Amino acid sequence: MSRCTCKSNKMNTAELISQALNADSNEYKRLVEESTRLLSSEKGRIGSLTVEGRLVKMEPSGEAVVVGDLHGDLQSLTHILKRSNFLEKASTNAGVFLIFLGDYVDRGPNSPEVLYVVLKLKQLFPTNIVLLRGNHEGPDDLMPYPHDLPQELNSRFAGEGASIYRDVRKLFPYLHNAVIVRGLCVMVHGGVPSHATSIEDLKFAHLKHPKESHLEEMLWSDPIDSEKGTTASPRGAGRLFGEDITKQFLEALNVRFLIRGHEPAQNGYSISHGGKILTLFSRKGSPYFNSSAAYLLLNLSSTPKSANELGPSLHKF
Ligand SMILES: [Mn+2]
Repeated sequence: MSRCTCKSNKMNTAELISQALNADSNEYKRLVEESTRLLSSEKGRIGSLTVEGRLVKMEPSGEAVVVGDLHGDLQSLTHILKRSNFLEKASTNAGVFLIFLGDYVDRGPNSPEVLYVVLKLKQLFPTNIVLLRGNHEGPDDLMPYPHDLPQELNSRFAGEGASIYRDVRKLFPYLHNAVIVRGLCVMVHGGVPSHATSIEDLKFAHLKHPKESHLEEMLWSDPIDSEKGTTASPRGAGRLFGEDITKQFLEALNVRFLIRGHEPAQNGYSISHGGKILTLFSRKGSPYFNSSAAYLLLNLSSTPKSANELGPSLHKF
């Protein structure tokens, strides 16, 4: 397939999806390599974003589309891009952001294609896109199950699948661990790192073994309503954390609520810990069968006191 020679501001969602479905192994490999270089070079100011370690800091202005777990659901990703009109908006407005909460791959039918789309978006709009790391993009010594991505790459790219998978694994450590919007909210894939005491703890969580750093809890943990402190998680990694842990964390970061993915939600979203946490789930179908998926269109300069006030910004589909 020939490479698109159109300027980024001319690319529309349908063309992007078509590229994702038709890219040959060379083109796919090139995108993964270029994305690894791009993500690994992000440091300091990137447009209006500030990158420190693997933390992205944002100012409370503009608007952000926030997308929860996709797990290989290309159809839902297409829907979100079209409905939010992101490509058209981002090509003319530097203050429009698209933030993914991680878990792009596994469990769904189109993991390679979803990964292609999010990496291509990052390449087209590097200052408007944030790609968080999910537990399905986790470190080698904390692998998720099921992990279908290698088989899916093999079935699409035959003999090249294994080498593409190796390259993809080299990219994962450069995805970001957290986003903080000053004074408003913090975003991670999984949950609160229960021993974190300041924003510094979010920046370099990737440098240590996940079992000895905050990274495991950021990628794997879930909130629980009935407990204080933390307790073992049935997932076998991360912890279940109570409202007191969330409150302490939000206060330490001086933000009002946490936005995270990681857990399926019947309506595509759920609110817990008295409005301190919004969980977003942006995919549909097997094996979860939630009746709706949802994404968030967040006005970053608005001042909701808690996630309970986000109702009008939540878009179910
Ligand atoms: Mn997850």
